Amino acid sequence: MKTFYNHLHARHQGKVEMFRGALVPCFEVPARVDHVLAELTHRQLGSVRPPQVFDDQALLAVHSQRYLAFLRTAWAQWLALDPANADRDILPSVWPTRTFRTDIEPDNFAAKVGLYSYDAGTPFTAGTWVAARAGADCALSAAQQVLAGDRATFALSRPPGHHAGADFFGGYCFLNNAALAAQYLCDGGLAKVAVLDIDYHHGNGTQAIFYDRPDVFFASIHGDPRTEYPFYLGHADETGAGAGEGANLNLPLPRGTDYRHWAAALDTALARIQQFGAQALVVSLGMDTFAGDPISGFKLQTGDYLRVGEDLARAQLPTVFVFEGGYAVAEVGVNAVNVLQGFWQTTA
Ligand code: Q9C
Ligand code: ZN
Repeated sequence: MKTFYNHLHARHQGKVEMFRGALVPCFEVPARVDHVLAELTHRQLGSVRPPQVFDDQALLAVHSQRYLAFLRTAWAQWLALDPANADRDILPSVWPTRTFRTDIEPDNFAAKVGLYSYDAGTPFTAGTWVAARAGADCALSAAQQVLAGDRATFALSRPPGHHAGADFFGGYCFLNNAALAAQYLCDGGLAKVAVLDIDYHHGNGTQAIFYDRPDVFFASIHGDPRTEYPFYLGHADETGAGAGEGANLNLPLPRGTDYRHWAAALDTALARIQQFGAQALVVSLGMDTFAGDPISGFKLQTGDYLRVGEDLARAQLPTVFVFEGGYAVAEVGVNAVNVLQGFWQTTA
């Protein structure tokens, strides 16, 4: 299995995020991906390679022009405010909620940051754009190889992507890697593509990007948004809109859910993906369903992830794995590679 590794991931290195009125150290740290890479290499599960560099056209298929222009220039604008900002990350603090306008991009920098974000937990740093841009290349490269006939590929990158929408960042995410991969598969000629999001948190960005689309089925298994981040999306009654009606499936589960109950939801999601007639699958591979995750509430164990990989392989679809969340740093490598190994060892 080819792994497209983002060698620039550590250029994104947030210092702190807002939590209960205090700035606390970021959970989304470079070591996460280092551990996955080390475990992949240790088990010799395929080849690790750098991505091909794609031009911005591929990004514009998912993200808005003005959002990409903002991300590209945000750090320079931040430094222009005050050279001393070089030692501080950008954290949003003001947002346009209901009744405000979002069609006019303000001149004020803090106001711009708020227009393009939705939480105060996602610092934008000196290297965020470079890292996220290379991550998008990893996802696109992984999709390209699946189009070319590979059974499965892996985009190993951070920052993650599934909370990022067409024109906003949040939830540690800036560019929606899974959406970019799915869109690339569509543009490459596949009539029906599915995205299966198994991160602990609902993939609100991916859902929003494809919500009215009949050609991309989005399924997500996640902590119930009544109690879990991102709170304002991910309920079971969100089934798609317009031509996309019926092509969205949310399976929210309570905190404390173990593998047995989680796997029943996975069966449901995979059955619906078959029914839809997907020709390829993009898996948003979040590992924060792990019992030891510091910010999540499910109870999956390390050994369970081999079964998860086997379950995914039974869908018998060409599959692009895209790395998302997972914050139990010491265990995230073994857990993620267990999914890939379980998948790879299961002959379709
Ligand atoms: N004190 C992903 O897993 N806030 N994003 C958590 C923790 C945001 C998670 C608060 C969690 C975002 C890709
Ligand atoms: Zn998550």
